[in-house]
Amino acid sequence: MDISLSDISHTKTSRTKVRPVDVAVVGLGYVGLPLALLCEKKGLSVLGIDSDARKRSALIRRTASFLGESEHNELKKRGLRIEGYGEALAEAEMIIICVPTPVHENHAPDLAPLRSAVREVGVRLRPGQTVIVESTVNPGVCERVVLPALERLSGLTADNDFFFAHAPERINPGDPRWSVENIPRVVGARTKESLERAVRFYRSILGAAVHTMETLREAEAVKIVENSFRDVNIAFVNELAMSFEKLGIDVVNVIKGASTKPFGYMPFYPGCGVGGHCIPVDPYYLISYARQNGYHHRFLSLARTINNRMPHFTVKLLLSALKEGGIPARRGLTVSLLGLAYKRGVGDTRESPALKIRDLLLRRGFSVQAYDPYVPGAGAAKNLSGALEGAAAAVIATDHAEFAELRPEFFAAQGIAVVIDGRNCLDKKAFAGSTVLYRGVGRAPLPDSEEERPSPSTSLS
Ligand code: SAJ
Repeated sequence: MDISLSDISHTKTSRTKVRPVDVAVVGLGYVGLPLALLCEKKGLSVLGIDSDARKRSALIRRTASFLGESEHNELKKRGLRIEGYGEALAEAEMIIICVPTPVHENHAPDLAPLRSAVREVGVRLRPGQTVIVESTVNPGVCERVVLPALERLSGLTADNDFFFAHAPERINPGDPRWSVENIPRVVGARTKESLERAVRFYRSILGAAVHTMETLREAEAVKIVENSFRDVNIAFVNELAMSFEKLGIDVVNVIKGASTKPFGYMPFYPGCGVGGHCIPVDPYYLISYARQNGYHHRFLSLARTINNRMPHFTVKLLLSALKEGGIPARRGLTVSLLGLAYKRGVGDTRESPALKIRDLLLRRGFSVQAYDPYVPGAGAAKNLSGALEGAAAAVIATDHAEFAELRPEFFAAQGIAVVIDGRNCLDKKAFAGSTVLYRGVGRAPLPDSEEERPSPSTSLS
């Protein structure tokens, strides 16, 4: 149900009163900070709130490690009013909650950060304010957890005294093309008035479409479906990689071949695992909620199991390559781990498969020298040479540009005998005839008698 702009009264009188703060953004991480900066850029008066004093001072000093280049520059240019929770929250017309919704070790949803933010907002909530939750939650959380808490703590009635909507965040860290400003959004609410207020806000700051959903639960479900879609498709190609490994078929070439179909196919690529704060987390929210309501998502659960196995599969690749190369996998053998972040171009290690690979290698008694240009410190080597020094093998766990351009000669010169390419980011063919043994994820080894053949993507017509 799209609301046309004419349905939405733009006059200030529709607000209970003008407030000195237009927007308070609660949670200044990957989601909240770009949103706060965008609101500033659009001329709104913004209050950025974060409960973490160290993060607040890092943001004020502009040294927060998770800041990308563009956010750094924006923060420099715009500054931002950054505070902890306080009475200023009561001044804001819009309150946007952008706090993490992780899972516990046992994969059960962890709503503690959200409950804490809702508590801090609820005790300061005033009539006429609009609260929007952007944090990813499973269907039902807004109605069963957030709204009752806001009403209980404020003594106000939702969708009457204050307004409420859910607009799931969509952000793709490290993506130069899609930003918070140009990604279309969906919004859901229980009443037209709440929906209108949220739609009006997003249409005032975005250069992209704002789609309205029929209900809050639909809006919550959209986000979970988007990310579960990615997880199951990645699991599909990861399973193919493990199968094709035994069949001597290069799965990446097959995926490229399938991608020549102009319709009905969408490429995903196998790797050493699925990390980040979204894709490996969000399906568990749906699995858990559906189970509470009598349905067991066997397919989503199996996809999670397959993706969670990929770090083990990657270590098995290493062990088999060491054996093939006649290198005893003895305790103390030095292995270089290239990449700690969960994906290229970012410094975020949340749920990163690289960390699981490191743990598995350490548990086998290997000495691990890790290096990631985006993750300083963390006991890692200061540079690539430092990480490779004295190592017999290198495992690429993140396809940062610095690693993707490495050549066999470079590894050979560093004394590396085995390279495990956990992100299939190197040119497998370049290793033909090299002293370095290369193994990718699902990339069948080159046949010994590799004569000059057209690369699979070369048209033979
Ligand atoms: N991965 C694969 N194979 C693939 C794609 C990804 O193994 O074909 C791995 C990546 O290496 C990474 C993980 O999966 O470890 C997640 O990758 P991602 O590209 O989905 O990265 P996220 O989680 O930062 O961003 C995603 C968004 N990604 C894209 O749409 C491209 C999007 O799903 C959400 O907007 C975002 O999560 C979010 O905030 O929910």
